[in-house]
Amino acid sequence: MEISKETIDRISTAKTIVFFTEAGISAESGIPVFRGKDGIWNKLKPEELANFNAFLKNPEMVWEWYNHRKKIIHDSKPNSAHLTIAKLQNFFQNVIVITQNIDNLHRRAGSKIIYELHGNIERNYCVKCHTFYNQEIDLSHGVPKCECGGLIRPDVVWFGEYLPEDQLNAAERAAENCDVFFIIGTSGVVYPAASLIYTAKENKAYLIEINIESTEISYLADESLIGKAGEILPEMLEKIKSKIGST
Ligand code: BJW
Ligand code: ZN
Repeated sequence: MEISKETIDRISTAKTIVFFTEAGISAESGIPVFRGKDGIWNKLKPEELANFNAFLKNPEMVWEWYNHRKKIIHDSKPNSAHLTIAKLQNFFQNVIVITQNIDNLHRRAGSKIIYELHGNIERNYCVKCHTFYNQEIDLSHGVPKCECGGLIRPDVVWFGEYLPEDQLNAAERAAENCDVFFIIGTSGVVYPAASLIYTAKENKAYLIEINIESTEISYLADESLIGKAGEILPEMLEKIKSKIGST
């Protein structure tokens, strides 16, 4: 993979680097992506699962899907892409992760500033009284219910739902004020998350995309690197270290 000199120069002189990371970054940890050739939604329709009406209509099915994914996530580990991003904190003033992923792998890798746009699979809450239930959910007696009788749901953002305001606002500020903005493993079709890419571009950040294929937003990138995030990022780190060491 050829990484241009300009890209290494722009990263090496940056103060604030944002990593906008999505399902593709966790693919090498064994967590299936949503879209594309190995996407889970080739088999399951998003609108049948990731929306509140689907949950009210068939909470058993939605919980079964989340429990299946919880298990995969529980058994997975951060990969070299998550770990490289965490290591970069040793070299740069501000390294910020904005993620649509709900899998906690950035936190487990050691990243410190993380804005989660679509929630977190480890949290659950009652749809009626909003009490949080963060312990393991026992599904052996059917769909989990709160003491108030309300259904308990995963604390994730479904289609038609607002993103957590504090996380989205912080992510917007980061996209406005960074020197380099990485776009890693996203198809770039889900909004408002994808609009952060345009915000970063409008604010003159240098955009670097890493994806195994080109996407709808590739034309916006200053550098589009085709390949696996878990291979490209460690190679990039080595180049940055030689550059910083040589200045
Ligand atoms: C690799 C790799 C490797 C593989 N290395 N790369 C404006 C325009 C049009 C529509 C809208 C709009 N504004 C809002 C909408 C509606 C809607 C939307 O965006 N629809 C579009 C699909 C058309 N958005 C919403 O509804 C959002 N809410 C909202 O807007 O609220 C305001 C509102 C309120 C009330 C009424 C109306 C509006 C909410 C969106 C919530 C999305 N939720 C999900 C589920 C989260 C929980 C869960 O995980 O179960 O989030 S859907 C799913 O898609 C998940 C993901 O975070 C998200 C994005 O997917 P992502 O991460 O990009 O994954 P993939 O699979 O698409 O791509 C993987 C990529 O990785 C591929 O490109 C591969 O090539 C690559 N890859 N291996 C590097 N090793
Ligand atoms: Zn309740």
